[in-house]
Amino acid sequence: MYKVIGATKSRAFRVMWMLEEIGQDYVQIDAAPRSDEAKKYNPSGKIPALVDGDDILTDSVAIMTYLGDKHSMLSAKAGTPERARQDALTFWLIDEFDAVLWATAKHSFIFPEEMRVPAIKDSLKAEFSRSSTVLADRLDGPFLMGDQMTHADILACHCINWSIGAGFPRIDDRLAKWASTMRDRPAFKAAQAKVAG
Ligand SMILES: N[C@@H](CCC(=O)N[C@@H](CS)C(=O)NCC(=O)O)C(=O)O
Repeated sequence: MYKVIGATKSRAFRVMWMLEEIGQDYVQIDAAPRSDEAKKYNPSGKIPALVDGDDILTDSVAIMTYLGDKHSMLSAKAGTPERARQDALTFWLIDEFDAVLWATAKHSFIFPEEMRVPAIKDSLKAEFSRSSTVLADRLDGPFLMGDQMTHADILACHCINWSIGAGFPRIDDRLAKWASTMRDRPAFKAAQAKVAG
């Protein structure tokens, strides 16, 4: 059985949601970032990590890519043009969504106070809004890649939820509606209701 290291309110949720979608059993260890528990699995203290047998894997997107390839679910086959397009969207989401949210967190509570530049947060929020409209413009079907759900949907929805929690301005209505259908998925709700082991 898989073991997910990381609190539900962290990027670990992406991995939990993915495991629920692909019907794989897992236990969750509710480790906070930089905690001694987290450092047992990743010396940097970053979460999430995934334990698969003797292997410990890190980075939420690397883990989702691994699971999608291993179980042939929620991902186009590696080495196909369709996969290259899915990867391009995934990397775009890392650049334009995750990195922007992470930079905002750094300037809010991650960096030591003397390194924080609070004024940068307005630009980051505006950038996120602009990118949300770019993503809304390309929506063409129930999922970001069209008819098939991929882990890019999990990544995007998780970032949108994060933006709401961080007090970012409301995103484009089309994307907000799409995110709401993603949150209605039984797998999303199961991951949210998961009781840590
Ligand atoms: N790119 C990594 C980022 C992991 C990450 O920064 N996780 C946060 C919690 S969501 C963390 O552990 N922060 C603690 C730190 O950066 O020291 C991923 O997607 O897993």
